[in-house]
Amino acid sequence: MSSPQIPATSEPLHLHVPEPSARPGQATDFSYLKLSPAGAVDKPPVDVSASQTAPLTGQLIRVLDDNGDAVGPWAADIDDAVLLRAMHAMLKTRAYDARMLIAQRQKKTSFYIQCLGEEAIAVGQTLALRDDDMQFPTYRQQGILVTKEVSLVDMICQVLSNAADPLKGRQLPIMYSYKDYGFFSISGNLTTQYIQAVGWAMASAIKGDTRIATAWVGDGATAEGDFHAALTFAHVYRAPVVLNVVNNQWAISTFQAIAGGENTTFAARGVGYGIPSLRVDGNDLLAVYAASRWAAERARSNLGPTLIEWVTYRAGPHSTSDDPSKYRPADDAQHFPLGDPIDRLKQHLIKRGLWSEQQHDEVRTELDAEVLRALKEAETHGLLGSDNRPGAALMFEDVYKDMPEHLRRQRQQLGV
Ligand SMILES: Cc1ncc(C[n+]2csc(CCOP(=O)(O)OP(=O)(O)O)c2C)c(N)n1
Repeated sequence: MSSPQIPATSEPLHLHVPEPSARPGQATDFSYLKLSPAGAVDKPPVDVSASQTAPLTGQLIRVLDDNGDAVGPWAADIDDAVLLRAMHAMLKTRAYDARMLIAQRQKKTSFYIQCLGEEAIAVGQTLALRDDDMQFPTYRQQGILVTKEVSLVDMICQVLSNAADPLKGRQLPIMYSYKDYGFFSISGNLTTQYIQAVGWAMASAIKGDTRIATAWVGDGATAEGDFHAALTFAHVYRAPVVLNVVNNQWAISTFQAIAGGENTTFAARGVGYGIPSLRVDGNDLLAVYAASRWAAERARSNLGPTLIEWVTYRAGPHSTSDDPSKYRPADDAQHFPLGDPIDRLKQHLIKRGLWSEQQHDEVRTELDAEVLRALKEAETHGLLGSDNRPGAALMFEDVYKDMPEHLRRQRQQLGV
């Protein structure tokens, strides 16, 4: 018998299914982003507690204001040379993406993923780390490799799955692996790298090393169980890891609200696990660099993990297999209130007399030519549909360290 205070009847129950504010043909209401003015958010000491960062997770750390000036406590002193390197790497990443998109359309490769609009995050964080730190990326951090000046020819050979492909044609295009550059093998299975990054960081601490790890995940992929496992382990063992969440608002056709972002932030999650957390303007190179430096310093000082939600916008399609005009307004990226990361750094550099429109155009033209030259060279090693590809015998190697008997038999059956 229920208590007499509880009414016997009530409204029928219903589920809430989050929706984006706009679909094709409409205009997105971006007020859900909860922006803060540039310079408005505090910069706590690196030994801050998780709970002390709780207020920051509902705000947005920004350095560059609308005039292109660097303002507020996060406007760290950054060498001019670092800023110019960042500009160069962002432009090169964009040029690379644009050319690879054309190559896919020309059927030179089967697949490609751009990072259009998100260049500042991977580039800015890489510049804030040491060369020997280890990054555990998703498929949308090619900016790390470009910043580290990995050979474009080598990268393109992977995209073309040709005879010079460093991964011997075994992987989907863009699933790079560069151990020597601190770039962990990309896996198609979302979020697996997140917990692996934490394990790598724990190993570094167990060995008494000084290297730290960075973990990368998208907003959608935070809904995977590995995200929870990673945060738990990182907190428990105070692992030296930077936990990046790139909130580009979309996971293919699903809006970030349905991954759990409605009326909260992904940064707020970190606090619940006991991890100091920040929410940062991902299209503001200076903010990316400053927040990454802060988190890296925490990790290197044995203060443990930091979670950073980068607020940005996936300006391009999810991949070459996707058509975003079917699920979001076509001009959404132009209205995203945090603008474009390259335009914003350009404005800042020009204002400081470090850059000019003319230089910008010249460097862009040079980089387009450099990428095209790299593509042409990579094509000499083969491309999609050509016979110039890794030998079929390679397919059986590296499954195990030593090839077991049954694989040897399968290879013989194939006659290779
Ligand atoms: C475990 C798993 N589930 C589903 C997929 C298919 N999938 C590939 S990318 C993607 C969307 C990921 O979105 P998000 O994490 O927001 O990253 P973004 O692509 O926006 O950078 C999905 C669902 C997958 N690769 N792995």
